[in-house]
Amino acid sequence: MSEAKQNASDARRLVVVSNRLGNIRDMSQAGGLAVGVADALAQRGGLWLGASDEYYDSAAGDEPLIRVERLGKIEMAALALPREEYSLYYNGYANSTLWPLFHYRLDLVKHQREFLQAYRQINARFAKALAGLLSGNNDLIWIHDYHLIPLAAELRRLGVGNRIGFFLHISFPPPDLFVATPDHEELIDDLLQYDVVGLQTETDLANFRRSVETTNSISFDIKGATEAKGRAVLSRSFPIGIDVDSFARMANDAAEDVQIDSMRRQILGLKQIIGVDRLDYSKGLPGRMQAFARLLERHPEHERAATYLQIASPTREEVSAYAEIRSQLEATAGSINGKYADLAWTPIRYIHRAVPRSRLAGLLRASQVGLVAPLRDGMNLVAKEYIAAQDPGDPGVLVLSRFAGAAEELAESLIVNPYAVDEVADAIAKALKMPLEERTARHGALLKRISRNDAAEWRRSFLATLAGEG
Ligand code: GDG
Repeated sequence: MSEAKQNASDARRLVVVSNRLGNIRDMSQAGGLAVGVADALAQRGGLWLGASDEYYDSAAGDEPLIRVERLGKIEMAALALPREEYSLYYNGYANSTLWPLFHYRLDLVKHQREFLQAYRQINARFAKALAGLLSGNNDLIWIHDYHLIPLAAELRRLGVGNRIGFFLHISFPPPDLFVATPDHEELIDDLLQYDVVGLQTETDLANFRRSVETTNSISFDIKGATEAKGRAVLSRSFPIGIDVDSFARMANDAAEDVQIDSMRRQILGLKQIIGVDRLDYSKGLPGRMQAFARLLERHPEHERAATYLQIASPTREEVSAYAEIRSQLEATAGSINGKYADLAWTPIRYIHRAVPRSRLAGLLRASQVGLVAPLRDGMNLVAKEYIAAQDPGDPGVLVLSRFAGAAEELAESLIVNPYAVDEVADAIAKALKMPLEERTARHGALLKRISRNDAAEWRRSFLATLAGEG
């Protein structure tokens, strides 16, 4: 894109909406969406609207309760919401209906009329709050993720004619699964109220377009454009990336105790396999532990020579499916350790806590294998963080699920089917034995790609497209 065009889109105020606000004051703990969005706002200024972590209990009238705080060029607007309604929207429709549906888990989808009602009400509240904060129809509005699909439709109802873009951070299911939700027509109509619909991968993009075709008999042209009810809609893929340099720096400056742990393992000749995830059923965590156990069975030379560290940070604990996956994972780790551990060796170290980001970076660098084996994932930033964290002179090897969006870009990793436990076990064995020359060649290619498609490129290309310049 030319400088002139870059400047043209930068001149418009950026307005970002996501379910939660990032902590702009301390980005040291943030990943993904928060970093990508915060950097865009830090560069050009603008407004970020998200739900407040303060709720109100009883009806407080219809006027939105917003607290706006200015931090340099950025205005942070926190919207207070009714507690009960927020829970039905967040734990209910967003995370018990849409999340499993979009991760191909029809067996876990819960349909309740109150969920959908609250989802629509909360989106209408966001719309009303946002409409009052807009400075005119030149503001570029960028809405994030599955919590807020109906937001453009609600804004249009209030007469907002601005350019509005939507980015879906999670995968989009194939039409046969998508139409299984009774609300699929409404959801597609909502998505067609955006000017730009952004998906993570080519697979998601194809699934989205086919779902629109199936539901509304509207097809997209070769450039991803269509017209729906007289409005032009563009759909494209914008694979999200990370800030490679800053993550690499963090990994290099690892905390002393991480370095000591790593030296201790070096002395003992112990290699480390690492997994880092929110404790979510989409991440395939029990399967990874089983694959590690199969590694020990099929390749017994790794007994007492390899250890698996899984950090599984707590998430959405009020949703029942998350309590189930937690007990399943604890049982799996316990039974594998019970079978193999001895006084000198704990095969699996499982940490059910959030770990500070800088420490995480150091742990990724200190691990010879990055095991990223979700059953379905929009992108998976940990895969990219693992690559960024490595020592280019002696890098570890990424074992990556073909069902992570990242697999479309990261072909030089060892791509596996996470449902085929023996295949994953053999890939880990291959990674543990891979000669330095092959490791550096694979890592070099991967590093180049994640550096080219980084967080800055993701937001630049999305915003240029939204501004009509892409
Ligand atoms: C959604 C989509 C898509 C994890 N544990 C800790 C911690 N993390 C950080 C990781 C990474 C981020 O959280 C997780 O990002 P992922 O991409 O892996 O997965 P989701 O949370 O499911 O994110 C996903 C993403 O949105 C972005 O579009 O890639 O597909 O599902 O940055 O490092 N960070 C800290 N402590 C932890 O314990 N500090």
